[in-house]
Amino acid sequence: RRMSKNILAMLGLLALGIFVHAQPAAIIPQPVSTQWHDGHFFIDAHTVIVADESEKPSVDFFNDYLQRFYGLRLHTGAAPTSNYILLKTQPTGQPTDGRYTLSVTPGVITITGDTHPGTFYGMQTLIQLLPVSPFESTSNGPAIRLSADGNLAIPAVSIEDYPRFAYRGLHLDVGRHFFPVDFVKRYIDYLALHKMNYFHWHLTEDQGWRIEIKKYPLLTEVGAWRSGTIIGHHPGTGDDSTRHGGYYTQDQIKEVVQYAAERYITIIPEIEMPGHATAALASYPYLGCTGGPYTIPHNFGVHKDVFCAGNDSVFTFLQDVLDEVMTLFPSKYIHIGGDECPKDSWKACPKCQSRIKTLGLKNEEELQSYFVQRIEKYLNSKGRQVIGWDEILEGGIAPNATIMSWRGEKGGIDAAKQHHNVIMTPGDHVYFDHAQTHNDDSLTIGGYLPLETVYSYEPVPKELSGDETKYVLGAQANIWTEYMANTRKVEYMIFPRLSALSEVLWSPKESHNYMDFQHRLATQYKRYALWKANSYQVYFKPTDSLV
Ligand code: TNX
Repeated sequence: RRMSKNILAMLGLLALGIFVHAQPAAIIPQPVSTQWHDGHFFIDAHTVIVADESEKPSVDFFNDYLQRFYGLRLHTGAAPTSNYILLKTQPTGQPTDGRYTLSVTPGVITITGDTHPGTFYGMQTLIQLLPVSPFESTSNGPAIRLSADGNLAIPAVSIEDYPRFAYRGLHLDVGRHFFPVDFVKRYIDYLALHKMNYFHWHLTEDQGWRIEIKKYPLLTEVGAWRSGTIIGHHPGTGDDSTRHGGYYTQDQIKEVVQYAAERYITIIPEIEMPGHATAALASYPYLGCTGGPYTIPHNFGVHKDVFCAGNDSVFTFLQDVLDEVMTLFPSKYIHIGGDECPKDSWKACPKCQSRIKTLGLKNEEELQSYFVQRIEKYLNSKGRQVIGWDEILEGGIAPNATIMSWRGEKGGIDAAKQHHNVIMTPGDHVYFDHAQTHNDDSLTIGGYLPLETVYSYEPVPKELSGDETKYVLGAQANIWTEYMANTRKVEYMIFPRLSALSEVLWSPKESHNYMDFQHRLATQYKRYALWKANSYQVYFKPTDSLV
């Protein structure tokens, strides 16, 4: 009896799957223009990829994806009469990098990018046309499904697409909690799958220094380890007298940089200064104003011991560190932090005070500005650009710096008005360490950032005039990991909010539609499941078409 009940239930589910719960092909971020046609292209074991050697990153990504999730790997070769996927890159003369067209007909799939990233983005869209579960069909759009003989059916379509913003970023704090190389790579894949192009790797913190620096081995021998697994003010956390931490060797970093480059993602390394530096001070106490000793904290917040601004050997140290950082990271931008630097130790430090006097500075804010400008000059002399958190506006902004506006948008607006480039990361819209639900379902830093708020984000503030808007390069979500002790938690915090952010940054403003996004998100959840990625299940608002 129970068995026949189960069979009935299964048949019911199957019928629902085919006839009722139909999913349209769901592309996130929404392309600029999409025209569906009748018919399908069927990917099978005989489908050939036609592409020259320069498309290898796109071809490999696609084949790795097919292999991992569908057990299929396609051959590359010359074009047969049909059943092939053609990839090519042709400059269009259009200003925006990352444009592509994708044409799916029953015989041929053609992806044409304006640049290699453009072609890669076309490939990402094709990936989203793959069925995510069998028997998918739809009443209000084309079907994506497995054909009767188990081939992969791709709906016929013509897509033209390009990104709205040149900077589409995601950050990861590996200082509060360390995450292994394998996860960092997976994280980079998540960016690639969302057509994001910058990974901001927050490599140093009070609670841990995570990058091997050959000239200063204690940074990782000492600075990468603390006692206490989970930090924070929640009960049951704090010092448990076990060694906790980790770091990336230079070889591992090279490997990750290469991995990102093959996905057309630039990694921006962050070396924090002058604040959030306790792990460095604990490793080399001469870097602080008092000479230490310092211990690596297992609680978080703003710590008072910072790099001494009156000591020239601190600058020698930082330049040496940045030299090694620059050999590892080809990025034009180097992030030097600049946030939350309390001035207590500088106030009490004779060397800092005499520096203030000698240079005729007004106060410690100007001393921080001097600090940042001195480092900027060094990095500029090596052909690199500085990015800093919005505090670096205080006491005078460094001449060529790009601002990351995190305390709301005010810093970004001020910087753009001063003709500085800006990346928007305001806490109230893109801090994915904030809770997604009011039912405090897990430990979070505080703050409430539901999916819809992320989706509603508009990176170009009204306060900027037409010409000033060009300084807003884009936006980025920040993932501070005080309360993310493992990779499952990180995934839970970024999904589905990363999917919403990708649409904010890629798709034309006029096309944003939260209701439509929610429909497509239903398919996106199946992709998270396919990737075995954790996610937070949002509550879908019932609509006429859903109830
Ligand atoms: C402030 S955002 C910080 C981080 C914390 C974060 C917690 C920023 C530039 N600094 O050090 O992790 O708040 O939300």
